[in-house]
Amino acid sequence: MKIDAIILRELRMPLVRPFETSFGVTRERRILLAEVQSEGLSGWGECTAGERPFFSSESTDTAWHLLLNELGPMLAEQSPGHGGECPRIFRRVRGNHMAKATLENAIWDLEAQREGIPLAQLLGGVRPAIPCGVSLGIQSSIDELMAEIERELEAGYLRVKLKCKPGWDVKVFERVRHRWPGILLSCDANSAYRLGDADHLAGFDDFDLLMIEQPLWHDDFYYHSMLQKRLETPLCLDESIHNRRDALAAIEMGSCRIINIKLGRVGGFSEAIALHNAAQERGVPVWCGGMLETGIGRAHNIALSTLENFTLPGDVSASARYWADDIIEPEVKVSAQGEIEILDTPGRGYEVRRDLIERLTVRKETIRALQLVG
Ligand code: OSB
Ligand code: MG
Repeated sequence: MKIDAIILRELRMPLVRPFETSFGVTRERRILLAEVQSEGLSGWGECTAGERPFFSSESTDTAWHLLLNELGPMLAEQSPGHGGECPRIFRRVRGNHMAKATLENAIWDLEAQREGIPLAQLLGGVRPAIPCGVSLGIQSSIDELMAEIERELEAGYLRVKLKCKPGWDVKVFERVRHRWPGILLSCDANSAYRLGDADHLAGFDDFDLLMIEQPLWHDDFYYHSMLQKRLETPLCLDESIHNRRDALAAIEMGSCRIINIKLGRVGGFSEAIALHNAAQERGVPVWCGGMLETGIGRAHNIALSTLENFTLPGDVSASARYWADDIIEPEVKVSAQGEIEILDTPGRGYEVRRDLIERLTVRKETIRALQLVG
């Protein structure tokens, strides 16, 4: 398909409530969107890089630079027929997975529209609805957290993940487990512990957690494998996994028993599917992580979560948990059974609200293929 233009935008969007992890607090998102225009259709992608390079080495500004000066021009010149061609087109650029995923995912969206099928179907998805969990940030008091959990369970969510760090862990799990002995409960440390905390982390086994997500270094497999030997509770890796090979290394070393797949972190749908398949072949379940996305990234996460081995509830939840006014129509809703139903509309399934996007845009650039004259 011939690419007519790639339009990059940055939007500013305040979250309905701050989100605190072991690495910091986010109040307002700086969202990068790419719109890829081809033959009268528009595919959309959202960059999942954070405002600061605290989750990964990418940030809104590094991704903007790569998209505008490297990846955008490469894509516009090559005009791929399939999203699966993007990794080859971007191969010379090392790393920068979140920037790459922004464009690759837009091409998959475009391709699904051109074929007239839902994105989930193009990806090979099998589920008519996906199970949903919530990720709850660190709060100013345990009472506040308890109120949040109560609200989310009433809304139907099937799994609660608690962000944790030293000082916000066992005393929190104790209160939560005492009140809700049977719920699916997990925690995510975002690399807040060290191997010297192994005895302390072994104490997490008392709380029947579904998993402990990324307790140690963001770039580690080996020490996680040492830690996993000492724990009953399965470890899950998030930050450490950038591609299928990382997943194979982690599985073979015994660094984790569950994998969180994030589209941005692995560079887009092609690698996410490959990683999913490799984990499935080895009996390792996966789930879809979240990065405080708007409806566009959320729609892509929903489509990905329909693949067979996404057997655990993901961090993919309703628009209203993040945004007063999401940039898609309809907004993402979660049923009383804790599921998001897959729409049968072609492409991402959720319409983009152009008027709202225009109002929220703080910078915009258009990339076109070089016109060869004469
Ligand atoms: O580690 O999963 C994470 C948000 C930002 C950065 C990292 C993480 C998260 C979440 C939120 O847990 C998931 C979501 O609700 O989008
Ligand atoms: Mg995580």
